[in-house]
Amino acid sequence: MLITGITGQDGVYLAEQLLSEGYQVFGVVRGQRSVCDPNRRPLRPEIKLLSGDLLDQSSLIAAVETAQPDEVYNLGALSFVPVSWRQSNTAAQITGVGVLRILEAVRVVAGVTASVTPGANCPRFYQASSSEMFGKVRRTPQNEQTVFHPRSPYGVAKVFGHYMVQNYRESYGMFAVSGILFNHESPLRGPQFVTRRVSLAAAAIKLGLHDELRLGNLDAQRDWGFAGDYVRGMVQMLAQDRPEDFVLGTGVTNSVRELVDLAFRHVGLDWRDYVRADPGLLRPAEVDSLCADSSRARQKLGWKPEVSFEELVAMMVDADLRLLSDDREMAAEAMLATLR
Ligand code: G4F
Repeated sequence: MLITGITGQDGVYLAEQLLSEGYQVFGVVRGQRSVCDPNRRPLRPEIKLLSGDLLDQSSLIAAVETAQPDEVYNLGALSFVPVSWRQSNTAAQITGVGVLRILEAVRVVAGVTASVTPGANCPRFYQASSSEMFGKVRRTPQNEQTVFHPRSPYGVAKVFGHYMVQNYRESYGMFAVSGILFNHESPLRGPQFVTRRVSLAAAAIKLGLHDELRLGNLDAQRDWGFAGDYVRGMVQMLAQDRPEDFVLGTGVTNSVRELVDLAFRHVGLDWRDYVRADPGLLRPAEVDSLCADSSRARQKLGWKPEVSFEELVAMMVDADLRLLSDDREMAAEAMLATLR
């Protein structure tokens, strides 16, 4: 199995699952910097790291050639939405055209050249599509048929990748699918995303290490689930008889305000005493509300989320309480710095 984006939250959970099922796992990492970065989350030593970059076609061909995978999971992206306005070209190249490059690498290495079923030699391909593609939503809840209206360069790039996967499936008969995943979180979530920002702040304020939390749009609503549940769905999608795209989400929507309330109540605090609205954190265009209709995944994959929103928030706050109490060294200090 070959995974791009293996150092991110989903890559770590997916690699864990595939290793536990006895698969050999290769991860694509960007050059020496990623491999040596002291802040990077430690990966399981069984994972074989290959140098490669979604910006570089030949490096991806080399990675696929070396790994000879049965399955390729493209989780690599510039995934923090606000950055995509400041680095729109890079976002388009990594998150959008990067999908084309890795698809091409798979196609070329497998020797697929015509509109025929590629047969056993072509690896199955999973693309991490995103509910950000729905953006200014046309209907609620959103399913596989809902029209896309992305609101950020990130969302636009994801739409490009999504359609490229569909095109390779239709043009070359490749087993290539997209999972349209709604927000999924965990204690491994990066500290820039709102759930982790909130769990870190609740824990830090409770422990007397910090005194306020600045946030952007408190009214935004998301369908938040647990990342571990979602990587299970990715593996299930590639185990189907026919390649099909699936929406994964809980079908439950909460606002950022409700998230904050829950996290602070978990540590016995009233969020109103600590949270400050910061206009600097508002986005040029917002995705106001997302809610998944995962009935196709529930019926065809037998997939359902196991962790509720309340359990997820408690899990994240508890993990940050442990992190900040036990380890005030490098990792904890780096996390606290993101709140300042
Ligand atoms: O946690 P977020 O940054 O996640 P967002 O933008 O929904 O994107 C995440 O989920 C997508 C799936 O739909 C992924 F494709 C994507 O890669 C990423 O994983 O923000 C969630 C909401 C937004 O509406 C934002 O405006 O929270 C609001 N928010 C309010 N205050 C904030 C903050 N977001 C962040 N990051 N930081 C704040 O202070």
